[in-house]
Amino acid sequence: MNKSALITGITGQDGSYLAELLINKGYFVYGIIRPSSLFRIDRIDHLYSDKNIREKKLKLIYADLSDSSSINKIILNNNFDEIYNLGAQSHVLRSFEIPEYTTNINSLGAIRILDSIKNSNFKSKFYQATTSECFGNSELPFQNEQTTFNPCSPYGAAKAYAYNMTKNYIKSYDMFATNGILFNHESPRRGESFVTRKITISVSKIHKGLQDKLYLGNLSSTRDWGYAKEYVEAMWLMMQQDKPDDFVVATGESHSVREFCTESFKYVDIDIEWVGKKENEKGINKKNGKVLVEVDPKYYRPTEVHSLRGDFSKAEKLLGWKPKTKFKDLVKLMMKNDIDHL
Ligand code: NAP
Ligand code: F7E
Repeated sequence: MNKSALITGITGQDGSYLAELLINKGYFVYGIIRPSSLFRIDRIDHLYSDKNIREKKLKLIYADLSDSSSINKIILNNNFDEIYNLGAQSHVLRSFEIPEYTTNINSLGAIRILDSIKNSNFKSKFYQATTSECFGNSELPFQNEQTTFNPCSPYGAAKAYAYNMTKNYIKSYDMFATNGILFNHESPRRGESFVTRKITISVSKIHKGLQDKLYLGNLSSTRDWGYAKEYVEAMWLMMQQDKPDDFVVATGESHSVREFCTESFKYVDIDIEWVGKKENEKGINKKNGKVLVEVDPKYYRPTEVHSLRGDFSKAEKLLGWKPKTKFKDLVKLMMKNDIDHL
């Protein structure tokens, strides 16, 4: 019999790639979508509008991670082989503005699912979308499964709580639950307010004469950016193990926001020169002296995670997973998509 999986956050970047992956593997996928006055499923529209998939392989169900009754109803009444909890308020800067809401969805949302699985008659496996944000400002050059969590944002703290509760449910109730500690991963489906996509869309618009300038926050922070489509494969592999375990998923490379900009402009043959410091730093078109990037402190965070770089050796050894898409290729594939779609 075909396996079945439930995905929270199916309308998000990762949820959409994971739904594709699971459907291709023959799963029946159930996806939780939030009730709203608009039916917005852009990232999975290509799946849902396919009659064969809609009728035989994919079912969307209204529920909300803040609402135990809707979560319980789904989990207590369905024998899912696997449950992937990808739903979240996933924006770090926004988490400082709405810390309580962020905690409700990102911490309690996970507990609502874990407790529902515990109370069900089924043995569904559980995947928790843990994040490198939990490491905060680590002193170590690489972060791995042993690195202490030191979150610097309400988002990171809420995810660290869910991580701990996931571990607690494994120990207390002998559940199969796994924490995927994923570093930043991007794609043409990345939300437009995250820095990579904001850059690739803006650079594409600047190239086509539709925008003059790009305003950013901290240009010096560095991130370990991978390709989301490859990261959902690691999620699935974690769920196929005999015993639950935690895995870091990353590329092992780290690049600054400034480098991401430089590389994006290169795609449209613009050479950027960086002049000035901090708030006064500017990215200038070398050819004509035009200022194309400026800093706007409104994008600064009350506390910043300055640098992240993951050690994925455990995932490589035990899951046979390793990243394929390198930084420059990631920038290229995102730039190509945004230029083509403008
Ligand atoms: P995303 O694009 O922001 O998607 C978030 C998803 O969560 C959306 O489908 C959203 O639904 C849903 N959601 C938000 N609030 C909800 C609620 N109250 N109830 C039910 N669903 C809700 O995030 P992503 O980049 O795909 O990331 C997937 C997961 O991995 C998240 O948990 C994120 O925190 C975590 N993570 C991401 C990264 C990364 O670099 N992308 C790294 C590590 C961990 P709507 O479409 O209705 O908004
Ligand atoms: O910021 C800096 C910003 O918002 C990256 C989420 O998926 O990955 C993501 O969180 C860096 C930060 O991602 C702007 O200060 C500069 O240092 O793209 P971001 P994030 O905060 O790393 C982790 C792993 C997750 O789990 C999260 O869910 O870029 N930055 N200027 C900016 N960031 C934004 N958003 N906008 C700017 O204008």
